[in-house]
Amino acid sequence: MARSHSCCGSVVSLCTLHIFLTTSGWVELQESPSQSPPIFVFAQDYLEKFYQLPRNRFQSERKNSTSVIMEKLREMQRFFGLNETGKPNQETLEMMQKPRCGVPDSGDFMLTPGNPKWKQTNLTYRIIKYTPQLSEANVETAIQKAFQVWSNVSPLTFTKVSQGEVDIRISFVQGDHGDNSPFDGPNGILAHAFQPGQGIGGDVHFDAEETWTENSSNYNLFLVAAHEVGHSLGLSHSTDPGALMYPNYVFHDPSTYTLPQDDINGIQTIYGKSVGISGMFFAVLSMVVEVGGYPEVCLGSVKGGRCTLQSNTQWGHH
Ligand SMILES: *[C@@H]1O[C@H](CO)[C@@H](O)[C@H](O)[C@H]1NC(C)=O
Ligand SMILES: *[C@@H]1O[C@H](CO)[C@@H](O)[C@H](O)[C@H]1NC(C)=O
Ligand SMILES: *[C@@H]1O[C@H](CO)[C@@H](O)[C@H](O)[C@H]1NC(C)=O
Ligand SMILES: *[C@@H]1O[C@H](CO)[C@@H](O)[C@H](O)[C@H]1NC(C)=O
Ligand SMILES: [Ca+2]
Ligand SMILES: [Zn+2]
Ligand SMILES: [Zn+2]
Repeated sequence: MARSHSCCGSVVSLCTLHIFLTTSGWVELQESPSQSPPIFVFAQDYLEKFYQLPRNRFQSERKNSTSVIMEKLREMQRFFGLNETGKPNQETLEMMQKPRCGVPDSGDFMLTPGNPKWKQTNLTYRIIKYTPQLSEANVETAIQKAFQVWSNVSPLTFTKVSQGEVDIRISFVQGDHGDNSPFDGPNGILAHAFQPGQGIGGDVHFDAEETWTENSSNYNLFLVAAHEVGHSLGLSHSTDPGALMYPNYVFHDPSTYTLPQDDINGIQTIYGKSVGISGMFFAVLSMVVEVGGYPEVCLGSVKGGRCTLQSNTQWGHH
């Protein structure tokens, strides 16, 4: 377990991990929580936030919690495709340090159990509180593009409203903001959102203490917003590292961003497929141009301006 000590500057010191792994570790530390190294506290805190590890406040509850923690660690390792060791090894701790969404990866959602969805497809949203880091126009553009990612591949439509009741309320807030899921300052949790429903249902909160950008600097607002809107529509986290609904922040070029197939499958499972007006226009145009026949409505799905019919015949420009 020889390890360079140059890593001590990172958020969680891996030097502490070194000490931790070279002692018999987990159980002993659990027995004497007053001496728990930061690494233990950090891993336990992560599991409490994202894997529904019960918060054990009393000594009596701690007796058999070691096995519970190991089980939760395995669950987390399984989700991220790591070795299921049940131990907070380096690859596990590195994964835990990545900036991410605040919505848990396991169990039911933050509020509503079940698989709630919006009954109507014409949804409204409102930006309640802006961030001073970007102009209001830039925030609105990022949010509008985030909704478009989903409306492009589903029957859903999103209309921005500036007053009154709406389905999805969007705000930049910091620290404890009254929903039992406090933000944690710069990095860590970037944002969270609630499943479809009344009241707070569908709402999106961004950590106001993050640096929000329009470019590749951390953190790109459009990308995080597109992920959170996925939750607002009823999707939970994906284990596919390429998916938008993967819990960790991954940068992609916003100007060329298209929704990955995993997310398309997810949203269409809930709301069905849809041919957007521009997609339909494109499909009709392509058929006229390429087939020379009569314009027809695409009966399959339109992806990237290409109509895929049941027979798997594809129409589109090449
Ligand atoms: C602790 O152990 C008891 C009996 O072995 C078991 O019923 C209980 O579910 C355990 N507690 C947790 C939190 O796993
Ligand atoms: C899992 O463990 C094996 C050996 O214990 C190692 O070779 C492999 O790289 C590990 N996998 C990952 C993803 O770290
Ligand atoms: C959505 O559509 C339904 C049915 O067409 C309509 O009653 C409702 O007012 C619409 N809502 C909005 C916000 O446009
Ligand atoms: C991103 O934009 C910010 C200003 O909003 C700027 O300070 C930063 O240097 C830019 N980063 C890149 C990589 O262009
Ligand atoms: Ca944060
Ligand atoms: Zn999320
Ligand atoms: Zn919140």
